[in-house]
Amino acid sequence: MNRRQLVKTLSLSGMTFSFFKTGWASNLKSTSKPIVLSTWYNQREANIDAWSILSKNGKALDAVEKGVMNAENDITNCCVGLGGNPDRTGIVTLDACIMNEKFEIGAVGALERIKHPISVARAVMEKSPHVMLVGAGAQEFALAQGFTLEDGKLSDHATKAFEEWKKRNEFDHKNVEKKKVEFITKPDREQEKSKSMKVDEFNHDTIGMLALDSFGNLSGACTTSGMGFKMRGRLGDSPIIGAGLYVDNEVGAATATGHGEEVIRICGSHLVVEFMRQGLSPELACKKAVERILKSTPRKLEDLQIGFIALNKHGEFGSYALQKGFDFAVKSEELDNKKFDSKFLM
Ligand code: SD4
Repeated sequence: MNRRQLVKTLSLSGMTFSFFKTGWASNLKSTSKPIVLSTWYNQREANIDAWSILSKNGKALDAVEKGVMNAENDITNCCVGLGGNPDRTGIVTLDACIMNEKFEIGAVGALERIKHPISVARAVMEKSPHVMLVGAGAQEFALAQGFTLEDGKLSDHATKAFEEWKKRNEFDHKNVEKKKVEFITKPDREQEKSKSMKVDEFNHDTIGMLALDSFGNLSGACTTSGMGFKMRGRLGDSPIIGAGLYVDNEVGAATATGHGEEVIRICGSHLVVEFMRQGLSPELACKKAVERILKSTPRKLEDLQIGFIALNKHGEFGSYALQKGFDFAVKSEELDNKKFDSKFLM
């Protein structure tokens, strides 16, 4: 039996839980509040922007919004904001959501030509009677709220990546089923295959951010251009409260990165928070959620990457990923935007 089969067998039989209890996987990390953490170390500058608010006794909600805007502003980011990779028709569509300590939520899906989807998500939360707006309606709402319509041109790197993707993929918009397409975002498929990793090779990806402010309140934000070269109309987990992000101020908060379909399938971030409610550390809660994906996915594990980060009410944090390569950054008084390499299952 190889390692992957062993992991799967242990997981399906529930045996890994007994390993948790013996401390095999426990690695609780703790620091003082305020604290902010976000997915993918290379996007760590976002934490600095969040910290500029948290360190002055600002609110976690303001901090996470400002923090992830840093990634949305970065036109070279493959996976966040208007510089991100387009869908397979060549259009960039953005997903985002935000949640505060009062269960207030806002989200946008498939939003086009607006620079800061996270701020539109916050406006949905604060200025609309709804919690989620998508597509043309989300854009109309954004314009009505004073957001600017951008030109919709692809960034240089996205143009290149799209051209390369088209060389490898035949795609008939009206006859999707008949044409085989690959939903990967990395230009070099062969190299990717050889390393048996997907999303995490990119160096930067969807940003999910969690913060605990000096008042002891939690908030979270998640923003992305989604899976590169996705079908038109596809939504991932990132704008879906409970999947890409969840916050319960009595317990903790969690956010996800990676293949959104699998995170949605298990209501991933909500599940992590519920595991923390049962007393698991943030890391073990994330690990249990990753194991649930292992158990539930109909897809080949080799083709998947998923990472969760979590933060509890006491400032303890942790993460877990399906495969090697996921990392995150933590900023607090003691931790100077420190890099953490996530543990992984396979
Ligand atoms: C999605 N979860 O659209 C996003 C993509 C992502 O790391 O997080 N990639 O499925």
